[in-house]
Amino acid sequence: FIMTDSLLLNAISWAREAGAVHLRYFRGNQLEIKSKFNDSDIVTAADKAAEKLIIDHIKSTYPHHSILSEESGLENHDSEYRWVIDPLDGTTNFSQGLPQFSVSIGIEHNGVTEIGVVYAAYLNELFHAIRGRGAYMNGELVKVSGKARLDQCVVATGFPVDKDRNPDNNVDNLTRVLPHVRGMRRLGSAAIDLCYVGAGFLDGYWELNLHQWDVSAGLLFVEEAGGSYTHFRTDRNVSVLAGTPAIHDQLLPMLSTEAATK
Ligand code: 2AM
Ligand code: CA
Repeated sequence: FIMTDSLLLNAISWAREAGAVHLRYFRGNQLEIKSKFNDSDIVTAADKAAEKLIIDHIKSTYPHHSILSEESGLENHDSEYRWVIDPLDGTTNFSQGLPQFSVSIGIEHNGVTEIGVVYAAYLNELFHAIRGRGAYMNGELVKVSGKARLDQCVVATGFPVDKDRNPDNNVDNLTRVLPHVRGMRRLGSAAIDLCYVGAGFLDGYWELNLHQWDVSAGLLFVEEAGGSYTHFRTDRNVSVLAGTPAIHDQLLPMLSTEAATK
């Protein structure tokens, strides 16, 4: 456990530092930032600064580890360890001034995610999971809701970024699921959505056309919280469904596994 524990403690403290970077930029918090940049510059600056902070820490503490990060791509050192990082998940929310954004850090050992940390700085919610040792929100052990009836469930989804060009935009799935649930939500940070499934705030979640860094930490969190997940299609990058085991099983047959042919 010794290596795992120091990796976890470092991932948590670096996620908190990245979250502090987010808050410096969020809603133009610093006058100097607000006057100098427009909204998309602020997002880019927050994203880049958070990423640099985490990568610099990894490089000085674990110089031989591989790193996959949204902005910088893959730095492959043929290590047993690989960090999978989304320095700012929920960038659209961030740029709008909406509080659902996070930093996501997954740590893989020999290709298996062993540690997941998601920190939503504005919400002051820290999620962490260690394989085989549970899922925790702000230090408290959490579990999925355990709901089994779809009509009692609140389920989240998201819509792919290429929706202006690609008619395979998730509306087909929404049309099928919507009549059967208590409520649908679109929160805008895949990492938070997955952690909310694990914490029992959401009963299910699916989204297509994501990337590994969006889901690496969150999927371990779901699993460790007693939830189920499936990569429900392979033709749109990373497309995941997560939920309580019963709700996952009910939603799975309702989701398209490939684009409808025209
Ligand atoms: P991001 O904010 O880090 O880009 C919202 O539906 C979810 O989709 C967020 O987790 C968001 O992550 C992700 N997302 C947004 N733009 C994306 C893109 N161009 N490719 C893949 N995922 C994206
Ligand atoms: Ca992301």
